[in-house]
Amino acid sequence: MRKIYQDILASTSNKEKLLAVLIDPDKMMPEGISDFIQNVNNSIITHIFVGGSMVEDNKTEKLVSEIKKYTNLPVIVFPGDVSQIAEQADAILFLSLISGRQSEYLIGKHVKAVSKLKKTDLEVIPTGYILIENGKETSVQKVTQTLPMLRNDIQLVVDTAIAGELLGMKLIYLEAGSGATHPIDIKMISEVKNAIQIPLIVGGGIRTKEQLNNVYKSGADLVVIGTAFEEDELFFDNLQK
Ligand code: 1GP
Repeated sequence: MRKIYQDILASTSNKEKLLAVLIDPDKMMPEGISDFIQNVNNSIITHIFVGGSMVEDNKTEKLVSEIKKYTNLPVIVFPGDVSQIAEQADAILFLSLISGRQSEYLIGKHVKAVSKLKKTDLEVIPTGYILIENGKETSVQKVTQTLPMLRNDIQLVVDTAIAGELLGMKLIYLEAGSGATHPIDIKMISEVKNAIQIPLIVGGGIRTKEQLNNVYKSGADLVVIGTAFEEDELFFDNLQK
């Protein structure tokens, strides 16, 4: 059953681009999720990420159970905290915030997660998570008390991604932050992509089809979009199968 990561690898080597919708349990209620997931099913979306920076206990589990009723797409926990580990999901991104230097987000939360993870059948995917500044303070920054990496410090970001891969991480996630004013710069995406062998996830601030295509062209293998779907369900119209 451990196949979510293998499927991402296969798509990456076949140059098939992947798209995840990010659903924040704090913003989306289980009641009424069926219409939203129907739109997801009719679109080019390949993965459903569930998570948020500030989510009350149990909300994630309830939402994931409800989502699973309406789709066969893989549901992946993108956790803001240990409390968001939902056993009903298929996999979890085991995020290490390697742009920061807070031990809690490099190893502390991970140790706390183990007793809960052991009781689940979740596929655990170690992911190097790199926060890049985008002109405003993001909730990741606030919650983790870490500074993002600078937009113009491309070499340091590239070296950070390579270090993540050398540590054994299976994915690198370049994050501009939810609701970012602009996506990660295409030059940074292409330089990171050229430097690593593992798949590259890019998210934050992508609001148009054009931006999505640019991010793909620069080398992102999997793109994550949340806010554009939350703010306007018509955004699905641009992404029909
Ligand atoms: C946030 O990368 C994701 O973690 C998605 O960001 O909400 O800006 O699409 P948006």
